[in-house]
Amino acid sequence: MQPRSFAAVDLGASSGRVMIARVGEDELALREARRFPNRPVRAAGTLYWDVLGLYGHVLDGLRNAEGIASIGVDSWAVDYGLLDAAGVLIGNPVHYRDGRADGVMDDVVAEVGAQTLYDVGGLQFLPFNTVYQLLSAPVPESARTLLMVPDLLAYWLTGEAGAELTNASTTGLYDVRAGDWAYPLITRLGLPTKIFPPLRRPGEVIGTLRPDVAAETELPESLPVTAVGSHDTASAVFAVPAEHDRFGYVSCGTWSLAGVELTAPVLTEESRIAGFTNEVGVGGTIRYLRNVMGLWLLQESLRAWHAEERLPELLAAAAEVPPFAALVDPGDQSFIPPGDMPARIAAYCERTDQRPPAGRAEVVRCVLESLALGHRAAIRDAARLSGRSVEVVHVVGGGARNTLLCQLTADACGLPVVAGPVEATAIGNALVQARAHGLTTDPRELVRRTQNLTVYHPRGDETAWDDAARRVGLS
Ligand code: ADP
Ligand code: LRH
Repeated sequence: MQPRSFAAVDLGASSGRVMIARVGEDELALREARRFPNRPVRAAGTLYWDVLGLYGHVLDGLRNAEGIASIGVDSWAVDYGLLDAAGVLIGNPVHYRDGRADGVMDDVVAEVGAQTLYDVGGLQFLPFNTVYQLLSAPVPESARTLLMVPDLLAYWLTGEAGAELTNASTTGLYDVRAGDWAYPLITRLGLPTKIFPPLRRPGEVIGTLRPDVAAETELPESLPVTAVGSHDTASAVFAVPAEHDRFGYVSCGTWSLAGVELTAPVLTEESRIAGFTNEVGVGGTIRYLRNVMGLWLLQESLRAWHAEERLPELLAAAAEVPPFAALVDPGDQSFIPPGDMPARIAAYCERTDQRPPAGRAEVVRCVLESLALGHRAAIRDAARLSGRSVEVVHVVGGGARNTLLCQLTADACGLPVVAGPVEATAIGNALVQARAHGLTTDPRELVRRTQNLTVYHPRGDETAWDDAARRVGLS
């Protein structure tokens, strides 16, 4: 394929971007057309995504994307909008951290059974999975189509409604073995089957730009929007620069998604109890991983301190703090909602007979060591439960810029960490488009050849990490 440019629209929980990737058989270079904050809005007690604001930024970014061959859209998982018969959005998509579905998961598990749910969807039991959000209130009578967030944006761009399957697999209503919507479960739960649109695969052309979108972005009406791994984690893992299949990964941003890549799901009871998810990846792979709370713990601490601009100095200070003072289990569900994170970390420490961190640098150290422990546990458990051996851990996403976290992850795992690319999600998004439009080079090899990667070798005393892991029940 002659080098061509692709627009990767990537909406993360903390920021969104429109990246232009120039891709050829020997070339992969990114340019940022637009980057914008993603600020949820609480209105009348409900936490919403500002989805129209985000879409406005996307259009602005696309106006700066002349010459592209295609557009792809990815975002965080599980959240959705509902369209009525006229294709109008009913209500505003709610943020998965809203808490409206609290308690629903327990009711559904009691009614259907945990293993039955796991046998179908293969998902980690998280209280905000789409299925529980959908069941938290009656689905409006007027609802005709459920669109996951990236599918909603693709619909606004093209007028074509559908469900890209990597993201459909995060709903809990997708049958991971059958590769289709789980209609018997949908019916059993009393949800309307008619709202689940046809599935589409990464690489399929969704449609071309609506005339009004073409006019507004000054792009041609013939421009295709191509389905990518629309679940951001699917795109990120597609761009992991692995050399062979014996690797673990941490897609490290607001969340840390840590695990291995498989060719078939693991749906055993042991896997369910260990909290593993089986999400569908590009090319029919399975991301066998655990959601670890991620840099959310740090972001929310910085927000509580009004210190968002002071991350570099806090990380430098945390590097000097003595190790293994306070530690938390980063999977603890008390950390999910927005709010005063340092206070919740202190409360966790008090509950577990530890001295809470004394200052900001100590909180940051606690967060990063706890995340490293979460990464270690997820990768070790994933390897054990799936039988996949792991020789190297790839850290991709914004967390790849956090040198202390990368080093601690290498130390905790006792394995080399390869950090980068930071923009793996946008790269994975663009590479799926490029493949659909003629790229023949192996995408992972292209990432390896063209992107800056940093290797961290494990240091220090592994037994200290074993002791630390035991303290938080993560060994
Ligand atoms: P998401 O897609 O979930 O919004 P990103 O992959 O963009 O997340 O990662 C965002 C995270 O990256 C931030 O929470 C921050 O902790 C980390 N990060 C960004 N820039 C830096 C930096 N210069 N040094 C260390 N960490 C950084
Ligand atoms: C990361 C992510 C993750 C989901 C969470 C809701 O952005 O898509 O894979 O579990 O958001």
